[in-house]
Formats: sequence, structure tokens, C-alpha cells
Amino acid sequence: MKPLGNFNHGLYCIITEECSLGRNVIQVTEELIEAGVKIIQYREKYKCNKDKYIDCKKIRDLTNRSGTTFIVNDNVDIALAVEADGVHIGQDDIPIEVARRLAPGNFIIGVSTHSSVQARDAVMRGADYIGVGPIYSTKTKKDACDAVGLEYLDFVVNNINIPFVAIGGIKLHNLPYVLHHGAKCVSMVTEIIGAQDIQGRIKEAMNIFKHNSKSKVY
Ligand code: 3NM
Repeated sequence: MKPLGNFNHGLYCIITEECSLGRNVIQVTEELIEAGVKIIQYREKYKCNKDKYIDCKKIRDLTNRSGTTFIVNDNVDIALAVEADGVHIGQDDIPIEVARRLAPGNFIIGVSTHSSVQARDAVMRGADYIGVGPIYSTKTKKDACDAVGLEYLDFVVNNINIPFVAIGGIKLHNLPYVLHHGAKCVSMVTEIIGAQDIQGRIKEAMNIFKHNSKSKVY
């Protein structure tokens, strides 16, 4: 059985130093774990592979101890080298089937999708979960397409039967809408790691989950 239970509810936190107010990814990881976040994705677009490997090795250590699911963005090689739980790939990364061939049986493969066609394609090709976004417009992802809105989320809720993570421009103020439309697992990047008080912000988000979703809250 794939360890996908953490995708059924709560926050999927993405860490990247450029959005972290000068804090490094290790400090941010410690804060997220302390606050009870169950999934962490490492996403550093501008570091060299050596530095990414060093970061990921430390994060794997911390997340192993806390039982947090650890996903590496883009780099299947680094994900495998540090024995992360999985990798998250975009539409322009290596094909899902190729990543799958390299990975052990319980390895999680997530794929970013921005349309119904991409969602169905990712499912057909064996993705374990999909990213669904950008729900609202965002500047955090440099090459993000225009916002796909809640309509695409509705499509996924009604037609896709693997776990999914709503992402893109999601803030505390619009989180209730995203939850009311059926998202169970939500990623907020700048809203969490760009907060002065990361743990306080996570508590607020968890409170919103508690009052706006039918899903279990950790
Ligand atoms: N992926 P923020 S949007 C990493 O639509 C990422 O696939 C997206 O950042 C997608 O919460 C995004 O700060 C950035 O808007 C989300």
C-alpha cells in the first residue's frame, strides 16, 4: 500500500528559501514539523544539485523522525538518493513512466496539472496524486499559467479518483472557498513560509480546516 494517507486532509507545505524571509529550509522544516504539518515538499529552483542533496539529506532525517511525508520537487535522482517518500514532477519534467521505472514500489509520484486533459493523462500514466492549480493567480511559480479557478477544482473533485492537492494563490481568506469546493489537501506556499510567525499561521490555517471541511484535521 502506498503511504498516501496524509493526502486525505490538511496542509501540503512547500519549502523554498527565496520565500522564507531569510530563514533557511532546515529552520523552516523544523517549524513546519513542530506545527504538525504532515507533508513537506522541497522545491529549490536555483540551487545546485550538490546543495539540494545536502538539504534533502538533512530534511529526510528530520522528517523520518517525525513521520512526515517528504517529497522532492523535480529531481528524481535526489529523491531516490536520500530515500524521500516521493517526487513531484511538472508537465515538462521526465515522463511519469520513466520516474516509476527508477523508483521502488512504494515511491509516491505527484504531477502538476492545470487542465482536465492533463489530469486524466496523469491518472492514466500512473500518478499517485496530482497538483491542481493555480486556483488563483500567483507569482510564486515563475512559469505558472493563468489561474484555472475553482472550475478546474470542481472537475477534479467530480471526476478524478486519486488524491489531489489544490495550489496557487491560496491564502487564509480564500481557503474556505477551496475547502467548500471539495479540496481536502491544500498547498499554500507564501502564505505559510512567508509568514513572520510560521507556526501561528499554520494554527490559523488548521482552524479554518476544522471549521470548513468535512475531512479529518490533524
Ligand atoms: N505550483 P503560492 S502554483 C509551486 O499551479 C506551484 O502547479 C503551482 O504558491 C501550480 O501559494 C505554485 O505562494 C505556487 O501562490 C503557489
